[in-house]
Amino acid sequence: MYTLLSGLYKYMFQKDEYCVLILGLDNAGKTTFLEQTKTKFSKNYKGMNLSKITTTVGLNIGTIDVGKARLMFWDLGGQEELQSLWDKYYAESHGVIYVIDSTDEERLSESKEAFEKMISSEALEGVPLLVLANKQDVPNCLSVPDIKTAFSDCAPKIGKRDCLVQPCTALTGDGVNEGIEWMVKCVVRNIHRPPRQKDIT
Ligand SMILES: Nc1nc2c(ncn2[C@@H]2O[C@H](COP(=O)(O)OP(=O)(O)OP(=O)(O)O)[C@@H](O)[C@H]2O)c(=O)[nH]1
Ligand SMILES: [Mg+2]
Repeated sequence: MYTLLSGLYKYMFQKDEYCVLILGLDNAGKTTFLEQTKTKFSKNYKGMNLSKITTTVGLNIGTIDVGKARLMFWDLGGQEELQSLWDKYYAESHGVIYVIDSTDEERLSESKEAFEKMISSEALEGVPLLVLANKQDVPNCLSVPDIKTAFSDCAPKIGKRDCLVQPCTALTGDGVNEGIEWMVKCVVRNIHRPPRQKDIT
């Protein structure tokens, strides 16, 4: 009886946990996106004042529940000297959100280089990639097609991974729900996929 009840309890309340990295250059809007995500998806979360967010030195952590999935976010600092820490988290992650500042055309190639280096890591093979074209509220910013064109030569390295380029304004929350719901769908589907041949020992 106990086993039956505890099984039922687990079925009803236990969440499957997924780790999602939030990466991108400094000033892209990663921490703002994380705060906006927590505000939108956590009922009792009193969001912090977004204008008080300062550059991340280390990492910010956030957790949200969407249906039976629990997403744990690791928002890492994007400054050049902190990018060398990103790969320490790759092996544990089920998904990556890569944030691009759509107002910063000057640093777009720098962002592409960091993205390319990140997706070249074997530890991230098969992991879904959500690319956010952030700051869409700013007039004359780069559009999703502009960013896709600039990143087009990354396509072979992305390979068969799930990948979505989503327009987003972290400051107002536009595009946040769409991005998170897509990520949840992908990580849940991925975990239920049969293991890849090379994972079978
Ligand atoms: N206009 C506009 N500004 C934004 C948006 N999202 C973030 N910002 C601003 O961009 C700046 C940097 O935001 P952060 O969230 O600190 O950026 P970050 O990517 O976490 O930066 P690091 O922690 O240094 O890696 C802040 O001034 C934000 O208010 C947006 O959607 N629109
Ligand atoms: Mg930050």
